[in-house]
Amino acid sequence: MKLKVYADRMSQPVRAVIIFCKVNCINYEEVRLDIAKRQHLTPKYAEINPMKQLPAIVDGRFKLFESHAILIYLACSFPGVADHWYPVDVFKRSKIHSVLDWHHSNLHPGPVTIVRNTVLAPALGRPFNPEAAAEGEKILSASLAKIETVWLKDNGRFLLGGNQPSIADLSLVCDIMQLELLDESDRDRLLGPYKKVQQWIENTRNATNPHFDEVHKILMKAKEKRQNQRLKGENHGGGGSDMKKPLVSRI
Ligand SMILES: N[C@@H](CCC(=O)N[C@@H](CS)C(=O)NCC(=O)O)C(=O)O
Repeated sequence: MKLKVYADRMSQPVRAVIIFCKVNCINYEEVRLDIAKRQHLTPKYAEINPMKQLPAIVDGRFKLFESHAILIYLACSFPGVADHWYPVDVFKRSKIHSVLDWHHSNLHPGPVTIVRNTVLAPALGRPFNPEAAAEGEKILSASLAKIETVWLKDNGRFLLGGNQPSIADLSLVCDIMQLELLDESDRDRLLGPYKKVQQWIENTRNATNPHFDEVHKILMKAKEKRQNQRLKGENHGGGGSDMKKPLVSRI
């Protein structure tokens, strides 16, 4: 039976899993659930992921959730996945685990707090919250500084000084990519000071293209739609950056 990936491409861990499958020619079926339409909250999906979150996979009788665990499972159980993604060497592998563990409790709350309290707030049915977004900015900046000074310190192309990407590069970069939803000026302000991070994002993108761009297209479309809506709003007297204005939900 073909591997099933339960997915909404608006989700950053989903994008990491899908890009990984595509880059490594893993044959899979994408089962799309729309988070905005609450399609992940059904009892049927809870049988696959009791946490009712995306992504999750089903491989035959085996079910798994949590993107890091999924990436590790895919790297270990599908033939033909190059060693650099999740090396057999226990020392290299353990270093990757160390980055992945750090990711979920340090970097991840940064970008997700920013976008959920600004551009994604209306779709999630919650008010804009500039104070929470500012807190997210602090977490993001501290995390990007750590990435530059710890894992990119030796000017390697990828984390841990690697010449080729691992699942940690893919997972962290996909998380940071949600900042594409913001206005260009806000994204530049947040990423601008971190030149090594910018180069590393570009390296990961180049190493996984054309899949990286194809899977991230949804973000660009969402951004375009929001900008068009804002333009309409400006014509009716509204407008301005979502990051500075304490607006309430438009839903
Ligand atoms: N740590 C999990 C995060 C999963 C997660 O938070 N997924 C979000 C989308 S990015 C989700 O399903 N949100 C819907 C909800 O929580 O109701 C992973 O890496 O897989």
